[in-house]
Amino acid sequence: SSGLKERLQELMPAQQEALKNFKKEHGSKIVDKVTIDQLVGGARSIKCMLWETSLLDPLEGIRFRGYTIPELQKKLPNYSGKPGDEPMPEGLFWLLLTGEIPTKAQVDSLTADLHSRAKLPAHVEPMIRGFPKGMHPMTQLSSAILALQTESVFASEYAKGTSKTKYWEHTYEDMLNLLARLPEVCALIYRCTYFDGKVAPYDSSLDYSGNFCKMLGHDDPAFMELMRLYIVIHSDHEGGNASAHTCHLVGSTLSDPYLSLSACMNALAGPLHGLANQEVLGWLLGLQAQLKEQGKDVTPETITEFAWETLKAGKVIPGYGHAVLRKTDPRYTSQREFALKHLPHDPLFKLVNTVYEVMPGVLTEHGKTKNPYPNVDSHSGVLLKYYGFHHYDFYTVLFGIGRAYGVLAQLFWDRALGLPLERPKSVTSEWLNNFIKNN
Ligand code: AMX
Repeated sequence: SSGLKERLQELMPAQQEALKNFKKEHGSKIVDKVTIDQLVGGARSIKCMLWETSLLDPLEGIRFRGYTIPELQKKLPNYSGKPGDEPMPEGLFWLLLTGEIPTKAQVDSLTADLHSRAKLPAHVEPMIRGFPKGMHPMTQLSSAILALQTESVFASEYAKGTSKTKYWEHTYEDMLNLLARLPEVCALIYRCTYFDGKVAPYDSSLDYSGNFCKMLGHDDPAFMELMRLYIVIHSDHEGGNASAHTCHLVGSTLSDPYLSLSACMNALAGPLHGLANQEVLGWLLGLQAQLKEQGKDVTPETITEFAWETLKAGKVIPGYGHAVLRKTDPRYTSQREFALKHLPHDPLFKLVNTVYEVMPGVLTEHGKTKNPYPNVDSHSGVLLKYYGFHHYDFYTVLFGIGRAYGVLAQLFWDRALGLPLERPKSVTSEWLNNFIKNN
């Protein structure tokens, strides 16, 4: 064992006690009010959920258990041991769960634990191989996670009548088994969708990300580094985003982690959320193709023209804007820095940079979006494409692996803290009209 479970078992009683006492003492204090705009407008920014693993500041961006992305890059163990290399997702997972920065030895033993759990149940591979051509990779991923649910420890223990005080333990087993099995599931989807279906053998001498890349068919160590960064920065973005919230909501019914994560992936598959990263690359390639056809150069002026065409066609600029953020996403910045280090002369990276120079101005002039700056999805495709990973309708699957790390860590605490069924109140338009009449 990696010692992670034992550490969590040590940490839990104090956390449970603290929350219980805090509720008892402060339970009736008011933390927020709700306007009609918010009620109609997607509950934007209403504080109504407990989420321990990360917190998002509109200006500064995300902190994972209090640490910014540059801090994680310095403090979390990396694969090579060389300063400046990217943090390993296994270390981030330890941090998200415990709030503590793990040692390299702890991370390595967690990696080994994940490897030992990776074998897929026999029915999943033939199912993926049998999916119809053209089924979106996110649909395949969500379905495959559901198919893995036959192995849920939580579901089988619940059926046997397990005690509430054991939910955390069954959730722990499920979340590790699930994370461990995602690389092969995703590699199968990738190789079957775009290639001959052959998947490289599992290599437990590598870390999680290294083995995953190898199974995808990408052996370049620089691509493995990118994957480490990619999984880390996509893991968690506090609780209110659609994918995280979905996992938390479905889990609150005591649906097991497989059912909850599959639902989470369906939310991530929407174009306003995780699918935006595939849309971004499509938009950039469309821009390149149109300018080539018209014999024009890529300049701030021609990009501006293309952006206005998109907006006038009633479409959004993918990769720009955010429901919470009001500045450039630090997840964008970290990928930009990766590009500056590894691919400074890549033409598509240069294009992304020029788009970054002009787009905030265009969107400000357009005057609708509250945030004219780029989000995480604006940059990821360019990096992946540079390493020959150009099947962009697969990109959200990679986002999904990252997101699984964050939402499962929180799901563990949902059950460990005994958080209840989530059930906000809805009202009708008639109710609202009566409310206005009477107030
Ligand atoms: N291009 C054009 N218009 C935009 C825009 C963009 N990038 N971002 C927002 N707007 C528009 C909205 O569509 C809305 O228009 P409406 O009043 O006609 O409906 C108006 O600006 C106000 O929106 P907002 O309050 O600023 O944003 P929001 O909280 O409603 O939505 C988001 C946030 C991300 C869905 C939106 O900015 C968007 O559609 N961006 C493009 C898609 C994208 O990149 N999504 C990925 C986000 C990150 C992630 O989840 N992975």
